[in-house]
Amino acid sequence: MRMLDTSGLLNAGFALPAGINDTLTRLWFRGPATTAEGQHTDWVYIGIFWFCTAWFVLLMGLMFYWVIRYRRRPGTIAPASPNHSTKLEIVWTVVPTLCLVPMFIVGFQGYMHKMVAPGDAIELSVSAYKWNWDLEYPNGSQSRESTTIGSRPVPIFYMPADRPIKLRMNSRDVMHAFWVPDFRIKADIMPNRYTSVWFNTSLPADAATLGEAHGLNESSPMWGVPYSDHWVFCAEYCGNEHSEMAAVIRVVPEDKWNQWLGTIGTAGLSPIDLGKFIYQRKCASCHTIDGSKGTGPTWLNKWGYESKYTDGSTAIMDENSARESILVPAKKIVEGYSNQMTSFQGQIKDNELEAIFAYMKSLSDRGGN
Ligand code: HEC
Ligand SMILES: [Cu+2]
Repeated sequence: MRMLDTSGLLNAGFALPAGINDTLTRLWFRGPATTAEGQHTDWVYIGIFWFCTAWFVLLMGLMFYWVIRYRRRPGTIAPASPNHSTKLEIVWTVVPTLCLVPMFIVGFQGYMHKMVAPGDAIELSVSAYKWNWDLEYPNGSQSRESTTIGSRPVPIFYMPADRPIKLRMNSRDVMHAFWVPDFRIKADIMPNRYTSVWFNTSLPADAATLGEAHGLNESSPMWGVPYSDHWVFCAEYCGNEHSEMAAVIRVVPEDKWNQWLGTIGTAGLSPIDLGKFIYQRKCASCHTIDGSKGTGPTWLNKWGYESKYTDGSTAIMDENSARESILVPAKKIVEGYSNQMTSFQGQIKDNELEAIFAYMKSLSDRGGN
């Protein structure tokens, strides 16, 4: 099935004052879609909007006209209304139904195009959990870059421009939804089932370039590279920090993306830096490092100190107690908190556990013992 070519149609298709559809698109979507499939969605949406507007104006106009034209006048006796007209009823059933069929066809076409990824798409895997996104690249690595939303870090996922990208998605806990407003895509993510979305986006001709404002220095391979950023949000309410479950898709030229892939492994990191990276990516949505209380207890001066659990027991935070808390968090619940932490069993390798310990130690004045 070929998709209707709607590029340019958005404005040309409707003989309206120039720019009005642009204004509507900005009003509803904050800007035009950045993928061809997304532009098709906008086109269908705005087409349906004008269809409804035209009918609204026609029907309301007729109503007001008739109300005034046939108003009650002194001395005129109102004739009885006819109560049935088969011909009329067939017309007002069949005509609107025929109007809806084209809407269904273009809508379904657009839907199918968004559901079925092209065969040559690059496939990446996404794992969603309270309250973050993990995205694994083909070489098994994850992005180490992040930006902030509110007070917490959210990951930046680099993607190549002008290449279809397919995401295979799964949840480790509750239901989430992967939503990229700029691409007009949204897909549920469920535990025990894979779902997918795909997109293919280009860089705008006037794309800005990466630099110091993005934490790069001039020796970085990404310095001066054109890019465009697109927000990812969770669109399925999944608990306290749902609104901060975000990420940024950063589109860069494909050759630069390939170069970047080669630099993202964690092999060269010291244990504390690796621990910090894992913390930012997987733990920071619930644990702070500044002493304030989050969904979980802070890690500032946690290591080497005593924790109290709801079953009345206590334990000094050390390798054994931390390991158990990370792999089987539901076994003992810290007093004052609830059983909110997802198990990281099978998600965190032994060397990564060591790295987390090293990082937790570096945050405690008893870390040395
Ligand atoms: C969804 C929120 C959430 C995430 C994400 C999370 N935790 Fe937790 N964590 C909690 C909560 C709530 C508690 C306290 C209740 C409990 O003991 O299960 C806790 C407790 C802990 C404890 C035990 C603290 C003590 O005093 O005994 C450790 C250690 C810990 N988390 C480590 C981690 C690590 C490491 C990560 C990231 C790999 C992580 N957590 C991610 C919510 C979270
Ligand atoms: Cu979510």
